Amino acid sequence: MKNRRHGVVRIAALMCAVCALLAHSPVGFISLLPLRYRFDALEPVMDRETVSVHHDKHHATYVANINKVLDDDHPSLLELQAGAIEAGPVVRNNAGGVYNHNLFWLEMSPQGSGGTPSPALVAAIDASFGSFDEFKQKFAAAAAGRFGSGWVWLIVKDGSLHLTSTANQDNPLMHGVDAVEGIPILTIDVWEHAYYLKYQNRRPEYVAAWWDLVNWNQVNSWYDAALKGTAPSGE
Ligand code: MN3
Repeated sequence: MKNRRHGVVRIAALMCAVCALLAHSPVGFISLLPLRYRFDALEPVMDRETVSVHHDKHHATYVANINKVLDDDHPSLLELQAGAIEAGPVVRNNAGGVYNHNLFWLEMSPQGSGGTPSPALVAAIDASFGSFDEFKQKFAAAAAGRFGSGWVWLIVKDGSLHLTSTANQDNPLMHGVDAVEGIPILTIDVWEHAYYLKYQNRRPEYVAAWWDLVNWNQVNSWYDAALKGTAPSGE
């Protein structure tokens, strides 16, 4: 009798272990966005080692950390952004970190493959910044002026384009962020880990070279969606 009860207990324990495994299965969790290109595909602008460490270590850590605090029925990555600051530093830093990096990888492509800004986007840039060259100058100034770690953003707000920048892993979708709030359509990571191995302290050189990697086909479609009020899902 005692042995049989032990057997039942053991089977029950085994079933609980299976249940626990199922409960912690990756289904429904946020996954690390796979790159659409090889680690060395962005060279010479962005070197293989930087892309590899940035994606597989830095980005992957944000993914791991946000999954530690999400339930199975969590909101989407995009839905997490608006309330991220109110939700506290773990969600703010990690949901922001995952979303920002997803946009960053998606909006880059190997040199020569990203197309050009659409006529509508060019017209909007001219309207907001005077010309494409002036836009790039203002973008570069915002990147140089971001003290410490953060991001520079081109956003759509009330139907027009604006430049803004955020500290750490904040982004313009977060309510209450210390930046202009709006829908992001282009961003650059100016954390040192994004450029230090190749450019060391020369952040402006990295920013100037990075334009060759912009996947305008992606940015054009984000711009069109943003005009209708839709932000990139990041997935
Ligand atoms: Mn980064």
